[in-house]
Amino acid sequence: MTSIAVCPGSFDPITNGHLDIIKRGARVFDKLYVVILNNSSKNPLFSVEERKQLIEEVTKNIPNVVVDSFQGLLVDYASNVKANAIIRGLRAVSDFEYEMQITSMNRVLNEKIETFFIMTNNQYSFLSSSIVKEAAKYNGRISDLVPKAVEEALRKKYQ
Ligand code: COD
Repeated sequence: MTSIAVCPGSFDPITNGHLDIIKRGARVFDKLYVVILNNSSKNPLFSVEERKQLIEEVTKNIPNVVVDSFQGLLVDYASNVKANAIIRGLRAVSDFEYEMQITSMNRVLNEKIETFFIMTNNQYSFLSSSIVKEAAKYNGRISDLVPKAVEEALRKKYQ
């Protein structure tokens, strides 16, 4: 049986922390869908199409990764692509409460889909899209935090 997982997020924009989770997830599952979904509590800087292009660019060497976007519930997307696993990254204790809430809700919505957590790589434990955007906005150095293509896209946005 082929193992299929979904790695969902806002990815606004994708960072090295996200990329690390994607690479590690892609080693465990036969196929990994990286999907951009709407987080209603966030106001994105990049359009869905821009975010998709950036993820495609930085994951192009990972053959079992498919990049996609979806309007609606994550569990519905997972069912559509026949995935029975969701992968999320965990950074600090502060992530835990939110992750527990959405994981529990997703299980209420579809009990057949299991969520798996991958612990952040220590070097990225502080890293988030928001912190990178803040640094880029004021011309801070972000080259160790995001892939080159993302750095260029951020510079363009804030120039
Ligand atoms: N190290 C490790 N993991 C990281 C790092 C890092 N440095 N940075 C981010 N991550 C992880 C996050 O913990 C998360 O697991 C993933 O990467 C994506 O992060 P974000 O911030 O880009 O994405 P989120 O958390 O905004 O995504 C939330 C969703 C869009 C997935 C959620 O809102 C959703 O499912 N929306 C669709 C509607 C739905 O089904 N809602 C839930 C039930 S009502």
